[in-house]
Amino acid sequence: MIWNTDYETLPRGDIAGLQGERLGRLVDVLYRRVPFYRKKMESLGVKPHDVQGIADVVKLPFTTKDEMRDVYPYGLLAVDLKEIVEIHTSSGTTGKPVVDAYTAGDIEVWAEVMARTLAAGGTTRHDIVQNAYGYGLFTGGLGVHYGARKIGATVIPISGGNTKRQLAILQDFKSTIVTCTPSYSLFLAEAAREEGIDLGKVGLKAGFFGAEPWSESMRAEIEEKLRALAIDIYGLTEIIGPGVATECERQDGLHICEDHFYPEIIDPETGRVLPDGEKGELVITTITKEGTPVLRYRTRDITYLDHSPCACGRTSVRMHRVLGRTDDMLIIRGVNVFPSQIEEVVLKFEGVEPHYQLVVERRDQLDELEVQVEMNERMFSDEIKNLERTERSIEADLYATLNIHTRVRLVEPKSLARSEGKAKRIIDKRTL
Ligand code: DLL
Repeated sequence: MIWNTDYETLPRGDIAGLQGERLGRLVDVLYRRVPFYRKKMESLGVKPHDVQGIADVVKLPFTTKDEMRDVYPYGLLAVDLKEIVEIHTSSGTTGKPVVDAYTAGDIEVWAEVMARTLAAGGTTRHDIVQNAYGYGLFTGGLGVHYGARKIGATVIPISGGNTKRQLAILQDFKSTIVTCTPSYSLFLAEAAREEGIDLGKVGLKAGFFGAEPWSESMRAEIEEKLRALAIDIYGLTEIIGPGVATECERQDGLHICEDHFYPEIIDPETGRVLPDGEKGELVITTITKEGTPVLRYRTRDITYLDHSPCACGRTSVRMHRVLGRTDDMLIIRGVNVFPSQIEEVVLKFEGVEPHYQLVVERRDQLDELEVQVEMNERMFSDEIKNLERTERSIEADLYATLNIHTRVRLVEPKSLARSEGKAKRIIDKRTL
């Protein structure tokens, strides 16, 4: 279902015109009101009148996460603080958090793009949305909440965690939509099985999963266990939260809400803009944001763009599912490896569970990657030689795909830590 046909099916030429106008207005505001951006533009010798259309975006400066942290808490405000109605921040586990301050207009836009997201996977006002993303400073909970309210669906704001209660509510309230991280959805499925609950009978229609990378193999697992359509949704605090891009029911790339967020793909080394189909770092400019707009934000997420039309009728550009992050990329003996590539290979094997962890160590100057994967109960009770055979075949497949030798270790069922939010996949023990 298309929520806003006016904007979601706008002819390409009109999209570019609209983006150009909006970018022009934004640059004007930033130059006048945000010293941080005025300085950056001055250092490149760019003035607002140099931006006459969307193609001129390349003249503008990039923004990095570190720069946003440096001006914490209010350095990016483009309006008076009294215009701000809500604030969210990134988790800040690795330093000062990034602040996203919303005006009433920004919250309207957020509700709109999240309504598009939820509708793209079939949500209507008749649905019951069990929202298991965390409420609080994290954007997942309230972002989904505003979108579901806009559609007129019933929201159950259960937030993350409390798995037993999630299962009780799923059954008692007959939720038709679930929203959480993909890893948590599998944890829910596992807990349901233990309680003897058949999730297939609950009547879930769809789930909206994001906030962390996941693979097609993981999607197959989730759809089988939940017997529901699994939709990939993408977003980040620096831009708005969830609502930046979503898959439609075709599940063939994520439609970017281009009338609000202008995407580019760049070579992360040189900053050069790359054409459709070439992998690189996603960069986003928030062309309608009022509170804390950003120019050319470097997301560190690796993907590529596709402007070809989608069978669903939307005209927006699509991004491929996130392949990894520039900062999650493991360099193992010089080879670039993303956890999602390993996930894709490992989960194709019978008898393994979608719970895994990557441990990297350096021995005698050489990197060693151990892939720990949980096996299911059946395989756990199998003979050792069969387990070893599976381990060796996974290693061979990983070698064929990645061209690096890994050590695969099947571990006991439920021995790896579960997360209620974003899963932690990498343990890097190397000291450089
Ligand atoms: O994770 C916003 C969100 C909430 C998105 C709920 C989707 C659903 P942050 O905590 O700022 O915001 O983290 C943003 O998470 O740069 C990506 O690396 C990653 N990420 C988000 N969605 C996806 C996805 C929220 N669908 C960072 N696939 C982003 C892969 C994703 N990675």
